[in-house]
Amino acid sequence: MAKEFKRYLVTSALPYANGPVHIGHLAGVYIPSDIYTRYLRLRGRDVISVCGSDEHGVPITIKARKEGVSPQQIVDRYHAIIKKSFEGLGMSFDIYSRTSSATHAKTASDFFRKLYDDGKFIEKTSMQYYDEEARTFLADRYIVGTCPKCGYDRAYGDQCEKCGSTLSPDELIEPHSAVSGSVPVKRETKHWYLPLDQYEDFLRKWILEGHKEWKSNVYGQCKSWLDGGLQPRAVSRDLDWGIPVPVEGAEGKVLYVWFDAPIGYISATKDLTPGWEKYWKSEDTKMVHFIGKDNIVFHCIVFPSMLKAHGGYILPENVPANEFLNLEGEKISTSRNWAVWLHEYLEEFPGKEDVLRYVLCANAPETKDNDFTWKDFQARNNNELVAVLGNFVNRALVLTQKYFGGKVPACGELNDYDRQTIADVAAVKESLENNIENFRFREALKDAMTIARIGNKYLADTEPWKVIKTDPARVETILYVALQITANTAIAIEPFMPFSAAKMLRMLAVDKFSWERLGATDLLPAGHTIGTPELLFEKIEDDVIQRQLDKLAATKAANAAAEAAQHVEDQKDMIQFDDFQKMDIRVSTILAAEKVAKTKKLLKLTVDTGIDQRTIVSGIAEHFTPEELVGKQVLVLVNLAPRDLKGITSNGMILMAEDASGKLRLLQPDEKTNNGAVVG
Ligand code: B3M
Ligand code: ZN
Repeated sequence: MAKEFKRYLVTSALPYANGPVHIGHLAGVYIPSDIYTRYLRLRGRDVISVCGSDEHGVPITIKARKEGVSPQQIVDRYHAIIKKSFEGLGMSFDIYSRTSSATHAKTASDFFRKLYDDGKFIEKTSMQYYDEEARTFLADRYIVGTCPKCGYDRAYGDQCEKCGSTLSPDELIEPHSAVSGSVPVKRETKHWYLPLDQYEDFLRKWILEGHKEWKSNVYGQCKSWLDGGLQPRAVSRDLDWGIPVPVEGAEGKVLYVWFDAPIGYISATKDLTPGWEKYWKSEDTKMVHFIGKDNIVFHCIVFPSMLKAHGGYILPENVPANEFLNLEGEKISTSRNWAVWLHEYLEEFPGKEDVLRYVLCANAPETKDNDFTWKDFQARNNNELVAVLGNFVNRALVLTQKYFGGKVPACGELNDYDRQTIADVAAVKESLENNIENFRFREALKDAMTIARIGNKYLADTEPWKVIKTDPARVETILYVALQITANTAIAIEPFMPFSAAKMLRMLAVDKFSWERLGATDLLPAGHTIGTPELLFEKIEDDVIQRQLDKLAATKAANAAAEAAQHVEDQKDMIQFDDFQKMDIRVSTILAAEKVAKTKKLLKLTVDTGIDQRTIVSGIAEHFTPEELVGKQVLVLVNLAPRDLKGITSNGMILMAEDASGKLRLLQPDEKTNNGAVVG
């Protein structure tokens, strides 16, 4: 039998404050965590949900350096954006904290110190890359070079963003420092390590034997880590941004971000309530970590080992990690701006918070990676939210207004179909609860929608708008039943779509329903006056979707251009000085220019080379108009053998530079020079 817990502690991965939150984060972590928490609250459980910004780590320092601002400025900016956008989407964290807080610095520092004092760490010196010019050790991220797998020339020391391979700095071809550009050297440095190998037995028992109920993707990843054998993990870094290692002789060293970040859950709880200990130290608490799959090892292996080493803390009861969400068939990428950003969505789709919540839950990558497409977003809105949920609720309320002046009619005698319908609605509760409690949120959302579907079908089958003409008493019963189903819908959708649930309560003129009454048929008593019906959802038209697709297409084009701009042709074969000397290049002035008839690319130019005036035919008509060329000084290879082009003899060649995008540029002396001046 499942253990009964007295209270719940729900944590959601702390987003890095080096960029805004996107739909991948939401579908993977925050939507499920919010559904779970809201559900538990609705059931009257003692639950707190904690989150906050993860404000340490190397990427933040890189971003700061790039922008020429301090890391604090970066995290202040993104903490504000993330916090506001979470609120906008109705995330109901009890606290949204940050790891640059004083509480956190002390909590993390004390945690480290206790493990240090208890002899739980091992100290090791190792050789690490050091930038002699910038006088700093280089985290893997700070080393750039060519990827040995795909040849991409801006791969990081920990990962190639082009091909996705995990790398170590030693594998990079021609590694150099991202800080100064210099070639790094190896230097000795001391760090503290948590000997995870010593926790293997504990972890095996706890996870592999004790938590077979965990999601198979999570359990499987843990098993493969454990079967592979664990290694000591460094818990400190040479970096000037983070929580200082609270030990003598540790100048210039900070806690590794993955050491301090999960402690952030504890700090956030402290900031929330003086009674924080009962959430962290009582076996009656069920702790659940909501995370994405890339965080599994830290939450299932590393953090539990830290908690175990510290002692006195509970361990997570479950870690329902999700897989990844792709966008229009491609991996979401912050650096490539391939994402739907939450703060932008909220601005562009005001009032449609629940649509995003709905789509991301319905399509959540619970068991495998999934794809978000704008077409699917539109279809789910139009075919499910508008056509089923919205349509049903609207019909029930509008008909009640129309036939009964907004008063809930009395329930007459129920027929078999009514009874069956009511039974079908009541049957949803158990499945819905069971699905949420077992982290199957997609199924749970389907359950909630099932109630609206039943209601929609009920009205379509009973046709009160026809029956009213012949049997108004029967319509009273029909609408009584329909209104009870509406009320049930409002209860069931609340964890998923809180804005719409609140709107429904307003329309029903009810303060709140208790979750426990889900399935009941007397939620709205006869005679109760409902409010004014409004539309719950509205259709999303093609042009709105097209705008989003255009935006993504523009991103793609910008990325391609940026990548092309990085591309530089390989150097040609070596030549001797004499080879170069053979070329006679002169400063010349273009005197006249005209298009060569019946060609697209050719211009006929008359050029004063200082030596003579001559004709040159040049394939540049797609890059320059004749007018903009006349009067310009250019460089001309004058001793190039004449060539016939479209019947015109060309005597020489204008020198041009072709940029990465293929655009041609004239090469000119930096000041007006006499024609005939020799270039060399
Ligand atoms: N900041 C990593 C991530 O966003 C991270 C989570 C910390 S949870 C303690 O993937
Ligand atoms: Zn690569």
